[in-house]
Amino acid sequence: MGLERTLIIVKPDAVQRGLIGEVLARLERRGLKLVALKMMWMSESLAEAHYAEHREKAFFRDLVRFITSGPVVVGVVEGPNAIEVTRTMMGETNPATSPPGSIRGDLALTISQNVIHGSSSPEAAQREVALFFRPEEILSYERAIDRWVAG
Ligand code: 3AN
Repeated sequence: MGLERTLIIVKPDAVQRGLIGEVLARLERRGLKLVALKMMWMSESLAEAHYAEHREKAFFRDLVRFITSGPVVVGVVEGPNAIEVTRTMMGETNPATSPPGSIRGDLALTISQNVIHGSSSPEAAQREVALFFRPEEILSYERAIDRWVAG
């Protein structure tokens, strides 16, 4: 079935706009299971570690400034093909080309304030989950609905 875990971040723009519930609700409605969740204000060093792959990019400083500009909600979601499913639900990096129905296509306008982060690959998911959560913060539990969404 390919049960995966992936990291999601509800970014500062979404927190300020009152969209935490909207974003999490979409992931839950899809059938994905939240197995870790917390609100935090990222330090600069954590933001730099998270976005390390973009260190050489021209927008890196702006990226770090934005993601540390206010509180975020960080979570781990689990489900069959959770990484790809979450990425598809997010839409494109650029909200302008994200289709309606996607999170960015419905809720965002610009690439620098695009509401949500989701890990881009199994390797990224493993690295990012470990960056934000200790193993004991990630819960294993059954939901009554699991066999109806991932049976
Ligand atoms: P995604 O978030 O869709 O995985 P990445 O990982 O390529 O996209 O980029 C990480 C973040 O960097 C994006 N969410 C966006 O906020 C920012 N970003 C990416 N490309 C650009 C760009 N060309 N100009 C400004 N910011 C960008």
